[in-house]
Amino acid sequence: MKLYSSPATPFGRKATIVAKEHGIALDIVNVNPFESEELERLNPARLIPVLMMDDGTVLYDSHAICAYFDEIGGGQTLYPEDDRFGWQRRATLGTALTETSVQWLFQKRQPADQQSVNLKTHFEKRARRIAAALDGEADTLAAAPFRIDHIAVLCGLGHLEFRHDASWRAVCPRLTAWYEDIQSRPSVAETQPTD
Ligand SMILES: N[C@@H](CCC(=O)N[C@@H](CS)C(=O)NCC(=O)O)C(=O)O
Repeated sequence: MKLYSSPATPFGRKATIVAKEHGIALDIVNVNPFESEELERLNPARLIPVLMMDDGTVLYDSHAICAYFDEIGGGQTLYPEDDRFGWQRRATLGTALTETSVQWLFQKRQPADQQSVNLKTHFEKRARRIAAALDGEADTLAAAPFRIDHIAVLCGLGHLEFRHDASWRAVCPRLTAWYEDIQSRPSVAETQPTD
């Protein structure tokens, strides 16, 4: 199976972590989503990640790919019945954090005279609110078995630190402790974002 991704994408990282947790071997194809015509043929939205199965079936986005890996994988499910609505809420927050961090980055990458101070502030404040809410759930994250909510949250925080800064740590001590602890897990350590 081929996963079209990039070393920096948090959504591709999420899919890769789920694959690793399930022992699924992937052929990772690194693409630039802003330039790749091959990606556009596979996914009209031209977003990564995209999965191409061995029979040519194409699957996107990261939510669908992660659910597929969980279904075919050999590990413990990352979508358990236990605390279903709790982990769904935290996974939603993790995804919202990731989307916010990515949109904030796009704003910062506009030419200086086209950047919106209002939008950048809007994204920064949203990221801070989400991190603060997750700090209130950090004890639950620390106590629970590794699941899709852990993966969504760590990918969001990882992108925030990689592309912006780590200032959230100063106001989120419990989330920081959980985040530091999770870094040694092999699927997390092996998927650190890079350019
Ligand atoms: N909802 C999608 C979001 C994917 C996404 O936003 N990917 C970014 C990379 S992190 C991308 O391909 N951006 C290219 C663009 O915006 O043109 C998912 O979960 O897979």
